[in-house]
Amino acid sequence: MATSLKNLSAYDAADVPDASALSIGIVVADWNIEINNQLLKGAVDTLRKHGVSDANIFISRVPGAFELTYGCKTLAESYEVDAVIAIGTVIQGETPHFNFICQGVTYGISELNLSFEIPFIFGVLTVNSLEQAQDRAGGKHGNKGVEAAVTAIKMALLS
Ligand code: DLZ
Repeated sequence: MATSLKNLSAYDAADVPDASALSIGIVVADWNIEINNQLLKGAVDTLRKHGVSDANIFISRVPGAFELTYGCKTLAESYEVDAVIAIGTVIQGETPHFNFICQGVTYGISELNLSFEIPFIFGVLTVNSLEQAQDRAGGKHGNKGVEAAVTAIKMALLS
């Protein structure tokens, strides 16, 4: 499970390259939408902070985490983006399908990384409770959306 030691919003801004030339796609799941909107805000704020313009941030929504793979694929095929971030939250306490959904989206996003020439970033919380999700969506463990955005910039500019 997500680390209890690392703050997901903590990073060295000096280590992040200028992102003003980048276009970034973000696909957000509707399940656990309040948590996901916090993750989305963390991601967008971070992209803006490092120079990505609003015109170059493409956001689409899908029903649940299981649909993130197809949503990311469709977005990558529809827009000229340099990276795509998948945002979702799967909470074990609320779903007997937890392992299936987690495995499905993890495998799907991994496959996209091998199939396309751009990186796909895993901004998905897989947690035991709503409280753990809140802790990682702007709470005491930071915001996974911030971590995902920093990762997207670094991976898009990987040389
Ligand atoms: C069905 C379902 C359940 C039970 N739990 C979650 C969840 O915690 N997080 C999430 O993003 N999606 C969940 N879903 C919906 C599935 O991801 C998917 O949308 C449906 O199974 C339809 O394919």
